[in-house]
Amino acid sequence: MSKLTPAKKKIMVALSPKLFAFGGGTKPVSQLLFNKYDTDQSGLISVAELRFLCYDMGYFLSDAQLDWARTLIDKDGSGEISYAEFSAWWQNPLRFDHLLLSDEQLSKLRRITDLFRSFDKKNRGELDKKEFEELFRELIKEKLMEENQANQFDEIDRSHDGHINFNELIAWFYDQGVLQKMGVLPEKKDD
Ligand SMILES: [Ca+2]
Ligand SMILES: [Ca+2]
Repeated sequence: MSKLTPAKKKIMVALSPKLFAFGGGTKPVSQLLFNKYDTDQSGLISVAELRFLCYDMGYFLSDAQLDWARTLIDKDGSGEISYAEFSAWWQNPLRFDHLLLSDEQLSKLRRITDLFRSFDKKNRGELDKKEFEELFRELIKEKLMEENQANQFDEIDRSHDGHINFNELIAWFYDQGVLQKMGVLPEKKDD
């Protein structure tokens, strides 16, 4: 052991079974995957890194699907995927089904994009509180939401910048079952 270089010693320590036993387990799969595909080790997964991850798992995403994946997983619309966002997606058993939208599902998604844009009066890619209230009223009118459904601006605004961007809207729609209602995602099955 005394002949080992410090680098080799480090490896020995990392592989020591004692370390695995200590604390009761290894890292969750989601953490291992996240670290593996965060190739530049920025602590965030970029859209390009996400595409590699999906492809390695046997799912090649088209540009449109990748665009959707970025919208769905990057819930605060920061442009990159944090570990919290990644693990939330990973825990969903339908994670890949929810990414591989058909052309028909993508065209239904376009309806949401159009709706968002029609309330984004200043073309900023985000809605302020007043614009968001107007959108909410329209959703009620179209029977996509009900009056009593959660409309908590501050919670929907995950990035806490006082505006709702498209990703934040999609994350909220996801939680409220609107994506199913609009046919973007398949209806939840009771098993
Ligand atoms: Ca993010
Ligand atoms: Ca925001």
